[in-house]
Amino acid sequence: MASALKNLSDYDESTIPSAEDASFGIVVSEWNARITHALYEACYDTLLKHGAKEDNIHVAQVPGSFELPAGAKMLADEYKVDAVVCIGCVIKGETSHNEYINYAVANGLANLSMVYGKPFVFGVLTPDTEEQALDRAGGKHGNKGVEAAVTAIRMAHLKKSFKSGKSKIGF
Ligand code: DLZ
Repeated sequence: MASALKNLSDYDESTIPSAEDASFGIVVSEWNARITHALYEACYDTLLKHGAKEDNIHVAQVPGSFELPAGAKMLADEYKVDAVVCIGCVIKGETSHNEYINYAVANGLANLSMVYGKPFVFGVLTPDTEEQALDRAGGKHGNKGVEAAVTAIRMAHLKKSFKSGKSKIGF
């Protein structure tokens, strides 16, 4: 129960590199739109808060979470992006559909990250109930969209730091 003890939006802002020079993609699934829209807004606002420019944030909408890897690949092929955040919410139902979707998305995004050599961030909630999802989309456990944006900024910066010869460990 990792997030039962942790607000997903708690982080030390001073440790996050500037996103000023980076470009991002955000791909959002329409299923459970109330939740994914809240995740998307938090993600977008967090990128802006850390310096990303609106012109450097490209967005796309896909029907369901299963389509996130394909949508993310299309976006990455179309725009020059340093990181892509993929946002979805797969709520467990009476059947095991959620397991197939979650595995396919996680596997698809991990593969894209390896093939493209850039982060495709897993911003997908995998709750048992809608209440658990709402808790993580602006409720008592914060907003996973914030966490996904911070991950994208940090990973985009990591790649740039190798190029500039300034990579370091800070903990
Ligand atoms: C079919 C389906 C179901 C039952 N549940 C969800 C869900 O909770 N969250 C989600 O993002 N998508 C769901 N989908 C849709 C699939 O992700 C996909 O869009 C369809 O199976 C078509 O490929």
